[in-house]
Amino acid sequence: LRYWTAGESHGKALVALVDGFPAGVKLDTAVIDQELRRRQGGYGRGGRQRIETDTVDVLSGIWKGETLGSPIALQVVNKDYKLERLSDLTRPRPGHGDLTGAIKYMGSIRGILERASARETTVRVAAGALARQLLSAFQIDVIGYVVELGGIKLDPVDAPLAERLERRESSEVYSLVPEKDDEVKALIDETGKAGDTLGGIVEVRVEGLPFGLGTHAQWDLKLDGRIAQAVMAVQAIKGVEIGLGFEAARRRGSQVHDPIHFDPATRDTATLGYSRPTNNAGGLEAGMTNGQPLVVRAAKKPISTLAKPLDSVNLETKEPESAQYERSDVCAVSAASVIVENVVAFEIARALVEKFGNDSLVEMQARLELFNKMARER
Ligand code: EPS
Repeated sequence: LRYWTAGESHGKALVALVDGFPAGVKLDTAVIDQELRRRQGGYGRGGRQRIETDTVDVLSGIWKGETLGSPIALQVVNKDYKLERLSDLTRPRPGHGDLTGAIKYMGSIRGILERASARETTVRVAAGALARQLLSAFQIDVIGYVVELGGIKLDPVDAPLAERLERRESSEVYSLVPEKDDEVKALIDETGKAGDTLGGIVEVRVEGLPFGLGTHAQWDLKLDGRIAQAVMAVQAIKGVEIGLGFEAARRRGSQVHDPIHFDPATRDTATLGYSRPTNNAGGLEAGMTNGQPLVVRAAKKPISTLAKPLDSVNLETKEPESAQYERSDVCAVSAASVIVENVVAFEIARALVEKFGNDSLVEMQARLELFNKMARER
């Protein structure tokens, strides 16, 4: 299972081509559209989101609402299609791909920024939301939320999934502590007025995972590595942590590793009876899922397009000038929580089909059942 994307921010459309998706999965495009709508939202977004109403068009790979096992092409049309009318930029924005891209490709800044733009994440979210419909058939749940914004800590609450989803739904910044929205919104307003931007940290949890997704045996197949790549490849992400992450480096081993217990009463659940009093590993040991929830965090830098621009150079005259400003967002950390959630979902789905086969959903389900039965008897 894999995918590629195509499309420019102000081009005709964005496209994702998903290959290797199993047959027999009921596809509800409303589920994809809901994720696309969430990606467009969050407090602090810019003018573009008032123009677009992102919705997916499934161009191939389904028949009567079910996947066929053939390639699935997903398209989101840009209402703000104006690429041919747009002019080039001359003053590269620090933090964007403008300078390096123009030099590397011997071309325009426009040609770089149009593809480097986080608008491309629209179809990464679409591909991830498609993958989630496979995960749903295995009772695997994925939830993403903001845990820090502009330095304000938004520690997630520990509650049943339905309650966490409700809390996130009622937060305008997509955190699990809507009680703190006013404080965060005031900071975003103040930052926007100053012509500046804000970053933050998002967290994704995957619950209901079976044992043994990923492998210890080869570096590029380790699931922690795959997840880190997918998350790090999201625009503006500068750091990825799994479980305790960097904090693990500061503690002794006895305060890091999760003891193993066994309770025969829960043998028939997804945990196969094994439990851990802590989950500092974040659900992954040696590149494999260990029956615990997967916990991933990502650090997003502030958007690099600043209304009050930093120093730059005019590429034509080589004279010092301020960087160019184009319409942008003050804060897109909420959107990043949706994007990271969906790219992680895709990697989980990928590992799931690698373990249990990607021909059909029914075969995958039968193989998982057999695997769990054999693992219980082991
Ligand atoms: C984005 C749409 C873009 C940007 C933003 C992401 O719209 P426009 O350029 O038309 O205003 O607001 O792009 C960036 C953050 C970036 O780095 O380029 C979107 O739909 O997410």
